Amino acid sequence: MRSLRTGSTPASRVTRVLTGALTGFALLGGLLLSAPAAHAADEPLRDLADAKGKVIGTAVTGSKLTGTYGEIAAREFNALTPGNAMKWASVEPARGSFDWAEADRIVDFAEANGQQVRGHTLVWHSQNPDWLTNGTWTAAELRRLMTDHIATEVGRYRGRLATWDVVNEPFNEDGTYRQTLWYNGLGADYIAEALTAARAADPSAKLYINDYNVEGVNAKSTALYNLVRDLKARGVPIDGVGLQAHLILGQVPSTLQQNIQRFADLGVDVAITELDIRIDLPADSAELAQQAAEYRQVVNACVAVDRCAGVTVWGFTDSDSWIPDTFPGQGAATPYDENYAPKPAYHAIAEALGGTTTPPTDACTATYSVVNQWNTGFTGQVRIACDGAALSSWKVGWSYGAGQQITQAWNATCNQSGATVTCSNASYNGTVPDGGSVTFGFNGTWSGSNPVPVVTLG
Ligand code: 9MR
Repeated sequence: MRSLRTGSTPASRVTRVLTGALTGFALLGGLLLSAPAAHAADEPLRDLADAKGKVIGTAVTGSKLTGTYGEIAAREFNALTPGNAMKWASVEPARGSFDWAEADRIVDFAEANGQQVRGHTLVWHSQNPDWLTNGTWTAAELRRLMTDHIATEVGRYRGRLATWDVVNEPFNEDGTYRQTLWYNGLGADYIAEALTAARAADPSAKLYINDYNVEGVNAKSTALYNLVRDLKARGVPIDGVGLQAHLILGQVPSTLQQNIQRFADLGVDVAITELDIRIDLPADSAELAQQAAEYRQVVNACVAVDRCAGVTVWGFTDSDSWIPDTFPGQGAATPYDENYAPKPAYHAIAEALGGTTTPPTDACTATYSVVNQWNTGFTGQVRIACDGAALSSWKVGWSYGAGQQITQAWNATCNQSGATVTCSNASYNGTVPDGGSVTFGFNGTWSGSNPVPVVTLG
């Protein structure tokens, strides 16, 4: 790997790791190094997307929209989707008793930051309040409940939301209609009725049907395709199709772009609405690189089709993702890690949106120093600091030139073979966030002299 030695003093010597070396090592060395963080010169994703006339959105949790989470949500995305805040159980937990606090907070935040909002979601089988699910309703009552709900919620935000996921997840995997409260009570035409009610409540919002496992050409997406075609033929207001895209590493459908195109050819918009790509944990650097390639593939497919409105990720950070709870042992599905360090997937999205990533020249450094020394022994430490990049694991190496021997280390696992020392992070300190540092220490023996070695971070 390339390294540039600077800052050499008798007591410390710094190895500056160039970005190319950092990324290269991440791939070759099998370490969990993240790609460089967005450099000051890099453009936020939303600026890149704006230039292409595309949406780059994220699902958000309203209560988290402060601090770093809020800063990233505002800086990087031109659209927000409330992850849960607009679902029926959230907004009307008891019949006639409404709670709009989190939904309002998200809409206000978006408006303050010049972002679109994707309303999610009005008519679904899940996350409905118990009073609704457990009630016994005639068809007329159920229809009224549905259309009143739409009128109330869509009407509340009339003129303020760009898009609504009006109907969510109406199909089974084989393309038959899912047996839900709505389908069972009203028949398949609940979909047309919901769309019509939404149009009446906000004529300016784009109205979508949204589903998962419809990203490629398959029985389910074909059922959705046929439905949209029929709705269009009947003059039912339908503006778009949402492909959720909750994907598994290695399973991006090869027919994604073709599928987007066939919906577009029906005369509707298409959006990737809930993108994440989950990995069996722990995710290694090769998997993160593959994930980046797959994020790029998905964004590329949308960029390639004019009527693809854009891509929304289902949470931008691994600390705010539904995956670990729902699929134990899987995760790392979003473009930022738990500590808000951008992962390779982030850079892949940027590049697919036409961005270039500017390599920081002195991203992460390892500094060796002798902190204490006595007749035959010494205590040393290495500090790993990042500025313009982040690490999610690290490994430091050096070679002793004067016969020093490490006897004990803490906050790292160190091995010495001959003169060569290799130290890697402990289970709890692998992450070095952009702007942060980690230190580990060791005791050793020396005789004659105790020169500071050249340290390599990789
Ligand atoms: O991200 C949402 C998570 O917090 C909820 O617990 C979950 C409940 O089903 O819903 C998640 O969002 C879903 C979205 O509304 C519709 N598509 C699937 C998403 C993941 O379950």
